Amino acid sequence: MKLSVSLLAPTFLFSLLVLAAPGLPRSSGLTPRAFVSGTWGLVQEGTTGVSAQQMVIVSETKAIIFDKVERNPLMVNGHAAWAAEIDLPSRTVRPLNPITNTWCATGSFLGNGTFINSGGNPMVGAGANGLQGLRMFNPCDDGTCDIMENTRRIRLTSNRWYPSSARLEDGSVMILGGSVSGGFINGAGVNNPTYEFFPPKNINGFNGLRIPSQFMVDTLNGNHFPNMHVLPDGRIFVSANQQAMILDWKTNTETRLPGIPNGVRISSPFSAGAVLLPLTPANNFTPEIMICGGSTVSDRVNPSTLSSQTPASDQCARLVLTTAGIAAGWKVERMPQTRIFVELVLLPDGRVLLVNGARTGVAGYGNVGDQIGQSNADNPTLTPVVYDPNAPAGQRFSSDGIPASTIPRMYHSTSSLTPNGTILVAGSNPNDDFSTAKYPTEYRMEFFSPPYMFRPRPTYTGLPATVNFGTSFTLNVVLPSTATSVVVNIIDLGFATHGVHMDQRLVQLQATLSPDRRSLRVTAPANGRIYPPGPAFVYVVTNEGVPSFGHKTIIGTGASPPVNQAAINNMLANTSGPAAVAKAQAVPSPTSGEGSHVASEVIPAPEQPTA
Ligand SMILES: [Cu+2]
Repeated sequence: MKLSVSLLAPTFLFSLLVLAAPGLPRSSGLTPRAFVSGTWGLVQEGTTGVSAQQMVIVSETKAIIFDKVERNPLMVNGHAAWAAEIDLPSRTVRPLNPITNTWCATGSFLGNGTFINSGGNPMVGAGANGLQGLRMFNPCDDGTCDIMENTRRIRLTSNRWYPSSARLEDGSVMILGGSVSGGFINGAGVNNPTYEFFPPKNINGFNGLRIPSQFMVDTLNGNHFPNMHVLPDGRIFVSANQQAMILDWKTNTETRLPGIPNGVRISSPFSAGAVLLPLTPANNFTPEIMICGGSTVSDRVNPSTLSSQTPASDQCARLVLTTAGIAAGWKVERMPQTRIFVELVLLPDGRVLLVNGARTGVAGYGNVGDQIGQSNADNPTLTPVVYDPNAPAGQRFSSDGIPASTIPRMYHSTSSLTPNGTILVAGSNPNDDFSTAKYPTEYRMEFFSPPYMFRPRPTYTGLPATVNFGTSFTLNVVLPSTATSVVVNIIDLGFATHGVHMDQRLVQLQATLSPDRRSLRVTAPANGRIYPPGPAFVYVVTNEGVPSFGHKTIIGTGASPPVNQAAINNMLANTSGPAAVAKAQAVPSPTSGEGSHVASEVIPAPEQPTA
C-alpha cells in the first residue's frame, strides 16, 4: 500500500512537534507543515444577484462584490444593480448602488479600513462613466452602508480600465496601468503606462499627477491587471506579460528581473494567478513569488485567429526575491492540469488553493474564432488543487479529498478565503450581458470547506480593534485537547478579480503560548513593509493545521493615510474628469467582445448629494 504524502506528512510532523514540545517554551517560530487531510466539503447555497466579477471580504460577516452594468436580477433604485453586499452567515445579499460603472476595476483597502474601488468602464445603461471612478466603502454591520462617490472631486488622474492596485506602507494605495479605453487586450494606442496614488502624493516631481512606468510600455500588449505584491523592504514586485520587475515607488526606479520562464504570458487576457508565499519568522520574512497558469499564445495577432481550444499553461514558477534567489532564477513546476484565469487563494494553514478557471483558451469573450457561446475559453477546471509550498518538490500539488464542482467558473469569476475558513467561489460571466447560453451568467455561490472545518477548532478572545506595529497583545485561547502548539497567521484576504488577488498576504507573527495553554502572547508585525497598515484577519492555527475563526483587526493605528491637499489641488487643476472615450485603437483592434459595446459620448459625471 502506498501512502500519499498528504496523509503521511501531518502525522509525521505532528509526532515531531509532540516530541519537541515538552519542557520547552511553546514558541511559534516554526512554520507548521501540518495540515488536516481528509474529505473537503462543498455546498452550493445562496445567489449573488449580480455576477461576482470582483470580490472582497470587508468584515467578519460581509463580502462585497462588483459586476459590470448589465441586466442583473437584483434591483436597486429602480435599475438593475451592479454591486451587492453578501451576508456570509445567512448567504443572502443586499444591493449596493455605485454611481459609476465598475466594469474591470481594481480594489484595495486604505490603512484606515476604508475600501476603495478604482478605475472601470464608460457609461453603459444606468451606470455613469467609471473610467476615472474612485468609489469608497466603509463596512458596516447594520445594512446601511453604501458605495460613496463624488466624481468631480474624488477620482483618478486618468482613465484606467483593467488597472491593478496595492496598499503601501503608509496606508495609501498605488494604482498601476490599465487602458484609457477598453478592449480584449492592451495596445500602444490605448495604453496608460503610468501609476498614481490615492490619496495623491507630491513625489518624484509629479505633484499628484500620474507617473510614467517604462515597464508598462515594455510589457505591451498583454499587460492588463499586472500582478503587484508589496515586499518586506517596501518596494513592489510587479509582473506582467512575460516580464517582472521590482518598483521602488519612492524613487520611481524599476529594477528588471528574470522574465517569466518558457515564454508564458501571465497577465490579462492570458491571466495567471500570482501569490506572495507566506512571510514567516522561519523564512525570515523572505519574499517568494509564485505565478501559476497563463498562456503562450501570441499577444500580437488578431484575436479572431486564437482558439478557445488552445491549451493554457500548466506552469507554476517560483522566484525568491533575494540577490541569491534572483540569481538562481525561477523554479518551474507543473500543475496537474493547464489553467487560464486560475485563482490562487492563501489558506490559514499556509497552503495555497488553486481554484476556478479553464484548461483551454484565453480570458475575455466575443473575440476568438471558435467561441463557446461568447466565451474565449473552454474546458472548465472543476476540481481545485491545493499546493503546499513547503512540501518537497514533486509532492506539492494534491486534489485528494477535494470534490469537483459542477459549476464552471469561467472569465469574470472570483474566489476568496472567508473569515471562518471556508473558501467562497462565485461569478463567471463570459458574456456581454446577462446570458443563459453556455457559459451562462452565473449567480450561484459555492463554499468549499477544507477538512479542518470538521475538526474541533481553536477559539480565542481579546483581539484589540487596532494593533500597532511592534506592539504585543494577549489572546485568551481555548485549544482542542490534541493541540500542543499554535502559530498566529494574519491574512489580508485581498481583492479578487480576473484571477488577480490585489494585496493578498499571509504574515506569521511571533507568538508564545503560556504553559497552561490558555493565553497567547502575540507580537504585531514590525512595520508597514512587512504588513501594510490596514485590515487583517487573525487565525490561530494549531500544530495539527486547524485554524480558528479569523477575527478582524486593523494593523497599525487605524489612521487615515497622509493627505497632501496641494497635490490633490494640482491633480484636479491639471487633469479633467472622464473624457470622451474613443473606441480602442489597440492593434489588433477589437471589433467584438469586451469593450466593443459602450457609449462613447462625453458623460457629465453626476455629483453624489452630500449627506
Ligand atoms: Cu473584465
